[in-house]
Amino acid sequence: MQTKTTCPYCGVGCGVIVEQDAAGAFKVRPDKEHPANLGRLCSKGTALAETLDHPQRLLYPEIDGQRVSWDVATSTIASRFQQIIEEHGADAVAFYVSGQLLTEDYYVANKLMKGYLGSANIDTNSRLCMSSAVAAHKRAFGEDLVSCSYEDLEQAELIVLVGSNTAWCHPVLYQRMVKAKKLNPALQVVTIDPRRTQTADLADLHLGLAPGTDAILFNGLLAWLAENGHTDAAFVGESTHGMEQAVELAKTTASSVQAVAAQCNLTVEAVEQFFKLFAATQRVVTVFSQGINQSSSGVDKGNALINCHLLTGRIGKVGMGAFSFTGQPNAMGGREVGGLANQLAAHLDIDNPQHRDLVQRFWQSPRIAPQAGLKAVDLFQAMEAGKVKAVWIMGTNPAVSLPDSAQVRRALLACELVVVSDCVRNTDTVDLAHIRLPALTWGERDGTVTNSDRTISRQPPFLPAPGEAKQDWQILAEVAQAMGFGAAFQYQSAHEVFREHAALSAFENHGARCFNLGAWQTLTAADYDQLPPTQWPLDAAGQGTTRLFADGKFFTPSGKAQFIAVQPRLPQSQRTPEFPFVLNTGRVRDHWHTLTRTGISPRLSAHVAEPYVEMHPCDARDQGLQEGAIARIHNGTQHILAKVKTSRDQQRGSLFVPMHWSGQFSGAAGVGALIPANVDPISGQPESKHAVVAIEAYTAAWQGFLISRRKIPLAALEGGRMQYAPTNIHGRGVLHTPSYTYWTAIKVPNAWRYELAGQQPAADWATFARDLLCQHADDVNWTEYLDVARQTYRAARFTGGQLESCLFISASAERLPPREWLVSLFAQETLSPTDRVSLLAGKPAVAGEDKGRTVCACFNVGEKTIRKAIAEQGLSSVEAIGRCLNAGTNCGSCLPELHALLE
Ligand SMILES: Nc1nc2c(c(=O)[nH]1)N[C@H]1C(S)=C(S)[C@@H](COP(=O)(O)OP(=O)(O)OC[C@H]3O[C@@H](n4cnc5c(=O)[nH]c(N)nc54)[C@H](O)[C@@H]3O)O[C@H]1N2
Ligand SMILES: Nc1nc2c(c(=O)[nH]1)N[C@H]1C(S)=C(S)[C@@H](COP(=O)(O)OP(=O)(O)OC[C@H]3O[C@@H](n4cnc5c(=O)[nH]c(N)nc54)[C@H](O)[C@@H]3O)O[C@H]1N2
Ligand code: SF4
Ligand SMILES: [Mo]
Repeated sequence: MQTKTTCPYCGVGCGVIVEQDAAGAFKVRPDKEHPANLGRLCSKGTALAETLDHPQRLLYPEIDGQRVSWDVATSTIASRFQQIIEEHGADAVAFYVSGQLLTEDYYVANKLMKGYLGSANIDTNSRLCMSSAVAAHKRAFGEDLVSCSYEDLEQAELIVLVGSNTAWCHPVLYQRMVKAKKLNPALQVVTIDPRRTQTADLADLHLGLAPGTDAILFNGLLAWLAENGHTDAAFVGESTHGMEQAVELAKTTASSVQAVAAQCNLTVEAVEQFFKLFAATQRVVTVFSQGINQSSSGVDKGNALINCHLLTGRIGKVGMGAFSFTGQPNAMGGREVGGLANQLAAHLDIDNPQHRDLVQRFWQSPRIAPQAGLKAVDLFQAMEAGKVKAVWIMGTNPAVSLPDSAQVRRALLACELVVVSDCVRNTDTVDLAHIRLPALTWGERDGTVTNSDRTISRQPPFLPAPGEAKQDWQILAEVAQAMGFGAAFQYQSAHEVFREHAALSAFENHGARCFNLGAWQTLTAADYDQLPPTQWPLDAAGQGTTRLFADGKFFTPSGKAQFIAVQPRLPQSQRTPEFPFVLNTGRVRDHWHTLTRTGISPRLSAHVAEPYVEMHPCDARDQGLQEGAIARIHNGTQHILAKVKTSRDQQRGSLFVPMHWSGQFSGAAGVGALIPANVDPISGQPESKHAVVAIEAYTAAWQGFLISRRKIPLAALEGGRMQYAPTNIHGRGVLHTPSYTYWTAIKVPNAWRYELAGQQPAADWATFARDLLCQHADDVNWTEYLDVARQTYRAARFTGGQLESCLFISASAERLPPREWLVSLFAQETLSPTDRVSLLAGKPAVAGEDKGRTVCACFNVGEKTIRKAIAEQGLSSVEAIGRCLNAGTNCGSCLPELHALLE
């Protein structure tokens, strides 16, 4: 059996083919015909088959931790929501949804909230992701429109990557750019990022600007282009408004190359080189992502760079345009159905009475939300203040991903009714829910997604529904029916929802709105199943559109694009002597968001196993921090613990911490705790790239690790004693203060590995170990070793002849043995007698090879192996490494790292 579907990770939206072999095992391979990837996949897409079977699936509805029937769950939600609306009005309830829902799910959620409950309090995690780009597009083009196509990356002569770590976050597009540059060595690449990431390996010029200064740089570029005769006067005259004001303000705020260089902390030469390159190249694509969007002036930054494309007329043509790379697989689909609190549906505006009337007539709904609802950060603040009394969260983990995560947890605890639909039973958010609803996920659910270049692709199911899980649109429709809105939510399939969505996009459209799927409103079920990847808008014959604005027509009332005069603003928090570091956050190559999927894959967990803080080696030295040591990073009230990684790619005074680690995977590494809730005034998008913090050494009295076949629920480790996750009477987690004990959970083959450290040694390590490991044990075999003088404790636990777990504690990290051989012992059904003898020594009787950190996830090739082969065999190219070790020859995600190792 073979199913064509789309990767559920990033917004590239790669086509994959899933095949089941005779033994029932699934294999995933790239779809050569899908226009997004044309036969490529990255490490995450390649590993998809490994995460189909989640060990912690949520299988049944639960209320207060007790299993209930669907009937009880839906009728409870319906009656509680209705009761709260009757008593406090519709704005006392809210939905918080996700760019990882399918378009059909999203459409039904939005319809229920805005048309039937009568509030616009439905917001989405896209608020944290793309809302600044959305607002910038609307201001410039009149509608949320991305003009480019992926092909433009190959047809460009200059690609400017602004605040985008493409090599790790959109790896297949990165590979397409690498290939384009190989085929056309004249193609120039400029990266603009305070960090020098692996993306910069492709760059002819890297601008490591001061954090948050992009608007100054692009204002400078605009002024310079205007002054030096690079205006496309015909285009500006015929197709735009507002050029003079924008250029005028740009000139006063970024008056010269020298002034720009000084404010952005760049050299005059580098700024000049960039400006000249931009001016001299006709085919320019400027890609932007979270380095621009996640800012308290993200909308202005987006417009500052769009202005430069308008001035030079470089938009809507082959190889040209400002290109927002979307993050989530369906960030775009969510925008199409109006999943943001300040949108309506089908790219219609909630603030426009005619649009509200149009949508209400189309839905024939009893009401329509009269004004915009609360944006994510405001929503959770209103929840803590008691104004929002019921929330339904779907497909997102706000307790981890929103800024000021302590506030978010307080808000969820204060909220009268928290409903969460998820496929995983325990996440930091699900643990705070009164009602848990089991959702289908990738491979089980049915529908469509839209990627970064407007391509709509199918995601059909190839697995049966596990337990009693249902798809999100179905759950929503059942609750709507229980509320008495049955007639409007009678969908029998995703296909029916999709047709309605397509019909709304065409309803009274007459060319006024670009977003139009009208040709699909009568699609048959069979056509829906066979729907080929297509870029919207559709023409009457159902043909897609490669590039927008080719005719110089925009979707503002005048039909002209709008320049925006930008007054650059610096990030809201600025360094102080007390908090002298800028904290930047983002992603790593092989992990996805809050780890609910990638965190269960040993292969994907090997690349970056533990939470880390990256900093300049001189800063580390000044703070007394050594490579690999644990650091405490704090903002005065909250702190996190992470291991120090020094790198000259990090500028002085800046730190970088990945966003991925939640309370399920670490004691205190959730970086959201340190991000202030500063938002852009227009988009409401939080400034997740910019907090100010202090960093100091964490003095560990002991360090250790535990490898266990079972996942151990370490929730709070205090004073050297482990405690189990505290839960209150409703079965909801309770607040715990940030832990001062370091722990992190890493999935390894056949087991979980935990890295541990504490500030207080246990009074009795043997008791500590039994507390930790023996909870459910009856037939236990212990082997242990204690050296009080050297503060060394080692223990192993067996069930029968099988190694169940082992624990190594020492006063210092250096005296702990390497983990790899010990992990490999968990592959043995019954531990061999020789290995059993060597076990507590932590090393095999005959030493094997230490491969080091995994670089190539596909073939599990480690850094030490690669370094050794480079040195001993004189390898000088990534191709040579590939021939010798296979590394980098499958998905190619590690090629930038192989380049770095060669250097
Ligand atoms: N591996 C992986 N890939 C993913 C995801 C994932 O979780 N893991 N998530 C997906 C999602 S939802 C998203 S939104 C995308 C995000 O994709 P990206 O936006 O590419 O990723 P980030 O790492 O969040 O941030 C990008 C860069 O912005 C830089 N930056 C910080 N401050 C500034 C600044 O002031 N100016 C400039 N110019 N740059 C700055 C950071 O140093 C960082 O390198 O990735 C998608 N792809
Ligand atoms: N500090 C910092 N914070 C950030 C960012 C940053 O760069 N720095 N980036 C922000 C960005 S861009 C984003 S997009 C967010 C992402 O943050 P989140 O959306 O909070 O993260 P995920 O881990 O992707 O959460 C998705 C959840 O949906 C569940 N799920 C999967 N499939 C389904 C399904 O079909 N139905 C349902 N109901 N549930 C499902 C998963 O189990 C998981 O719990 O984080 C934001 N937060
Ligand atoms: S680039 Fe990787 S993560 Fe993104 S859609 Fe393609 S395979 Fe999936
Ligand atoms: Mo995102």
